Amino acid sequence: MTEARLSERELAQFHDKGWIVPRWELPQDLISEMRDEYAALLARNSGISSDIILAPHQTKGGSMGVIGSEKWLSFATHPGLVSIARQLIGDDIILWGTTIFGKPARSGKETPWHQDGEYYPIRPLRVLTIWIALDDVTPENGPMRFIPGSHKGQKLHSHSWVEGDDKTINLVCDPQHYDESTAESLILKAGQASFHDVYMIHGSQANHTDRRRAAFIVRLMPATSVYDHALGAEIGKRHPAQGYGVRPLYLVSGRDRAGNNFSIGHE
Ligand SMILES: O=C(O)CCC(=O)C(=O)O
Repeated sequence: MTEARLSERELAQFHDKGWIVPRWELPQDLISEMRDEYAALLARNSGISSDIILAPHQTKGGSMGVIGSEKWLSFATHPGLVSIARQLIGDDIILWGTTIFGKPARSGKETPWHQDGEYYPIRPLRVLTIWIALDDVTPENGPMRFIPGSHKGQKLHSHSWVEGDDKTINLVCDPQHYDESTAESLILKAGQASFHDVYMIHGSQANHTDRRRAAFIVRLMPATSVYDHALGAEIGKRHPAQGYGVRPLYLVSGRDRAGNNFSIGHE
């Protein structure tokens, strides 16, 4: 089995393009366990749209009222994922979020172009997003689309609020900041994962096919940064479902170097 370690070349691609899909993949038996757990999660939360399920790893009073399970925390902290994350953001790592974008067959909503960092109460703003394919991703069923190099300069660009419940998120990157014709689609097999930078512009189109395209997303920060719950509550006024003001934090590797991350809302 391939070692969960990025080569020099893979590291160089992460820095150059803003993401990497490692040769290493999650084991297929774990992916089928995740799919079963996803089916159970949907059954437990039948009132919540499967397009986006926030923080399934939270078991108590999760965001959106989702009744999650600890299994998602163990999936999110799989040693292979943490090993690669260490290479990208250092040895001291805090998990502060997970999401499942379900992209159901036929009606899966678009995720408009955005930078993750526009939403996050983390300062200095450094986050690594791990996107794990639970289903095979085809060019048609709404693959992630990345704008190569858009993370360079580590700058947040202007976003505008675009109304409509045909999308998973409403804060959309203004079009002058990227050239859509340069976008690269991530065509992945279930079990493959991409790791992307918090400043990279990305999105995904609607799914009109008969094949679901679900993904489990893990959001990690280096423990040299601070998750600011007060700022989270402020940002959360526009995104109340996110529960940014009360997100629990989990130290998954090393130490809390910032020293004050575990003063509120942690478990
Ligand atoms: O899965 C998708 O289509 C969108 C996911 C995304 O934008 C994210 O996790 O940052």
